[in-house]
Amino acid sequence: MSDRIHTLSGYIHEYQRSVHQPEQFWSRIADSFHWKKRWDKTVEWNFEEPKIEWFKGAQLNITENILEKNLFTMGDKPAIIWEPNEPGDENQIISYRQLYEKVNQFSNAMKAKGVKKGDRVIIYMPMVPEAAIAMLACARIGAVHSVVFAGFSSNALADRINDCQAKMVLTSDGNFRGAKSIPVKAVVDEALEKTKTIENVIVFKRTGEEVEMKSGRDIWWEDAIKGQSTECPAETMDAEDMLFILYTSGSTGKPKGVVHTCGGYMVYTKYSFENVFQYDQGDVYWCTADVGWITGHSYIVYGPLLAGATTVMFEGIPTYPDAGRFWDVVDKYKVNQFYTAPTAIRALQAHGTDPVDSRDLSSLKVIGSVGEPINEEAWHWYHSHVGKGKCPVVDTWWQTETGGIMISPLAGITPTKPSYATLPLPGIQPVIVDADGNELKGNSVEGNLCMKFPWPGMLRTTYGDHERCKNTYFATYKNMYFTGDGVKRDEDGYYRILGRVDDVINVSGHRMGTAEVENAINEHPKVIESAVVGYPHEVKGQGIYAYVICDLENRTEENLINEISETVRNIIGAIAKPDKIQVVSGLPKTRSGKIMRRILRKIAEGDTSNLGDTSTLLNPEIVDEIKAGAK
Ligand code: 6R9
Repeated sequence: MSDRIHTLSGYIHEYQRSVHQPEQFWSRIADSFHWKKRWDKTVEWNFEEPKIEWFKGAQLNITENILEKNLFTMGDKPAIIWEPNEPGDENQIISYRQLYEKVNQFSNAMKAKGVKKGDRVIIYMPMVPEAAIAMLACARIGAVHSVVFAGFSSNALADRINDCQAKMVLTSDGNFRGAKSIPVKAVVDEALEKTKTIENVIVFKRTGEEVEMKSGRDIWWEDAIKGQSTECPAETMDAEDMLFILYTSGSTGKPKGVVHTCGGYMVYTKYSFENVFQYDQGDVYWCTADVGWITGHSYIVYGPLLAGATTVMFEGIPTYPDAGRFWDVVDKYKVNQFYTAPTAIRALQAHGTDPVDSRDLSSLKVIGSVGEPINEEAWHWYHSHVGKGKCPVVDTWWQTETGGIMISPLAGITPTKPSYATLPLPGIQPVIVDADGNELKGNSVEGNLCMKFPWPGMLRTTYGDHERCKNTYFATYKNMYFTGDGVKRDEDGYYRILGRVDDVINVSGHRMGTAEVENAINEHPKVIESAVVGYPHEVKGQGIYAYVICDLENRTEENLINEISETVRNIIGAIAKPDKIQVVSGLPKTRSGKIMRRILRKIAEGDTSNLGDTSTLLNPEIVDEIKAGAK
């Protein structure tokens, strides 16, 4: 039985059912999966502790729902189509049967190195099929994967390894990205100088560059799988056993490890994938994200593969060798569903319509957007030039913490409105609250976006620090999950996401905590204090603007700015490098010593006409100086 919704009235009906009888609703959806043991209770929850359990008592292995299931019914169907960075290089098409064998073989390879159920494994790899194989192999043997985006620095990698006390790292010699080749193994080696728990590193050969292999610790991927059987029994997992940890930035301090569990995540990613993208068997689906982000987890790997889809994995970047690269790939594989980020759309928009118009995009049926609010101009460009006015745009709002898409049109079913994520998926109960936590009922309201009922794909905790999970998401408003986003519900009941209301900046769809960037900047020995804010950026959505107080002794301002930028790259990674750094002699502070970020934000936006009341500042005179020096 398929749980695909086909009509708007069908959606409304399903939505009503999901709210009135959530247990029956999710129980029915979950029935279509293979469980080793059925659940005793569909959901048990409270948002106080919080404690959220879905399909309690059930046992399963998510990979049996991908591998065994599809092997028997469509073993020859392509599961993964891999397109390499370099257009002329050989691609790979991996069938469900081959995927079964490769995952099992790598599972055995990890087991041979002593990885057991519950152990944490870090995946720091390029966009190659082996990254997906590694994730599934972990799931197969019950190890918990934590994928770290391969653009993060050795420091960021070491922090994550230490936080989850990982036992193994899976990586590559190097990565190709556009015209660049990045020495990844060297970054891992550097990170491991700051960690104590890693026993082995398995290295996939991608670039062929020379790397140091530490004897007794490092092993090549091809050697690790040599002689290993292509059959590996799937570990029996409880529905609430951990499936993976994914680190994400919040408004305070260091990134937190968002924890997802086996049963609920499985049910939610497949259900949302099939319904949002309206995937038909035989379609080719392509999501351009990196597996290092949640979008890659849920909608390159798990959702599509659970649905028996053909999922394209692309190693390169949108503008290499030219701005027509995406469209060449769409044409080459006759992609039917295409899913990308507004930042990529805006970057391509800047290259004009020639690269789009000169390719055959007639295979496209659905085009999607994720990661940040899509502005109306980009929405229209995407709709007209990529979708040729005929493909529905699915603007999908969700988060690392939500596991899957929460508010989004169902392609071709929900009438769309530019830059609106439109309506919640069945099972999702959004509420809008004001600053005091009062629910704003009815339409034409604006406030903070919360959820008042659990859904199977939601986070269960933050690794090693449940209190932090509680404080970040469940303590702001009583009995609600707080998303950190502002939202408007218009006169038609449609949702429009307005962006973060906390100190999180969304740069090219990647989350960055202002505190996290400030901490990195402050590591520079000449920096005394800093304040970071987001500002509107034409391509990236938001850019990073840093105000720094520093000691310029023996340096020019330009030198220092470059050094600070480099410091941030070393500590977090290139994605966190400030777009603008302004050296200032002071920061506007309240009498209690709090930085008035509102003023700094306005100056960064270039909107200094109305800075509000600055008279309560400890140092009002600083505002004019900062204004005068703004970049
Ligand atoms: C999936 C993902 C989550 C934050 C989220 C919000 C922003 C994501 C959006 C969107 C407007 C959309 N966001 N999708 N804002 N419209 N369609 O991106 O997860 O990296 O955790 O980021 O991204 O601000 O809170 P994640």
